[in-house]
Amino acid sequence: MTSRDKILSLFRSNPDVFVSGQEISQSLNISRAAVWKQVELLRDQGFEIEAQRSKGYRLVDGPDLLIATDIEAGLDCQFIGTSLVCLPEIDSTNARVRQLAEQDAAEGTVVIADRQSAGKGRLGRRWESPSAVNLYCSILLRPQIPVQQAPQLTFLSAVAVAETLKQRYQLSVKVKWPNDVLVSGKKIAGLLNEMNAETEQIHFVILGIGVNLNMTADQFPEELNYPATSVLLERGEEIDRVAFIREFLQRIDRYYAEFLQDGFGPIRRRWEALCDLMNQRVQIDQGLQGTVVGLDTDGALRLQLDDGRVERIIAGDVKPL
Ligand code: BT5
Repeated sequence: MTSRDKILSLFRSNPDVFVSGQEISQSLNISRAAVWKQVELLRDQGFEIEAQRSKGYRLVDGPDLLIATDIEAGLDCQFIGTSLVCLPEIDSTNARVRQLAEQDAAEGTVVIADRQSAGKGRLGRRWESPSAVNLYCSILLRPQIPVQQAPQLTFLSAVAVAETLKQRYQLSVKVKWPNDVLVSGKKIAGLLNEMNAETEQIHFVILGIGVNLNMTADQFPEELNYPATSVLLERGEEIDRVAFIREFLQRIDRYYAEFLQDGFGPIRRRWEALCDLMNQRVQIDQGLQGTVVGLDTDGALRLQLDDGRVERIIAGDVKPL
């Protein structure tokens, strides 16, 4: 845990009272001057902290920023979250986890940011990442599976996000091939997986997950290539981000353990049960028409044509007919 997280945690567990500089310096094992520096850094991040020579410091007000200890309290995971870092701001959590992976960070490392200044979508697109409202998170995995099976992990995150939203908030959640999560037909989450591998061996996989939680209508970009929403917009009230994140991490951890033990089958079945266009007639990119019959082991969409043959769709836009 960072010194910033420890101080914030101390303040939050002592609401409205002064905490002495000495107490902070002892519990963090840093000098009084270092405590002062951390307080200044928090002030730069928008926290209002009152300082009184005889009494110490008191948190008066501040943004609802995430801290690792809050998420870790009661977190029950086997693989994911073994190391959890919360940052007030970063360019992209995927980029940060890639750096950590290249420095040999362990499987299960998670980076969460309150804001991304250069959040990435697919194909060089941008992911809008305003501060203190959503989840922007990247998870480092080092699965010992054949390279061709790595795309299966995209479905792992899609199913974990969708099931958490569904169970926790009773939303009508669907997944859209290849890797979007929709509520009432609007995009609520985006997933960006990256891989580092040689021909035969996966070095690491990064699961990038962005979920719109407390985002308000005016925080969405004006030009969207797909209608979008957030949990706040669907439910009309703010949700507890920490509780959502903890439940999501536990769920994805459980599904990952199951994936390592039983393979893609259980994830594929869950994904197919959540798929918006399962058993429906669709058209791919103004061309091929057929009925969606499921997912293939490499993540391709299986489309049954009118003559009964099953075609594998690797890429393309799927529209209902
Ligand atoms: C995605 O791309 O859906 C993948 C997004 C992954 C974001 C996470 S956040 C944590 C991690 N770190 C990163 O840097 N990225 C990952 P794509 O399918 O290309 O969708 C991008 C498009 O969605 C944009 O061009 C916009 O039209 C739209 N968009 C941008 N921000 C959005 C938002 N917050 N909610 C819904 N739609 C959005």
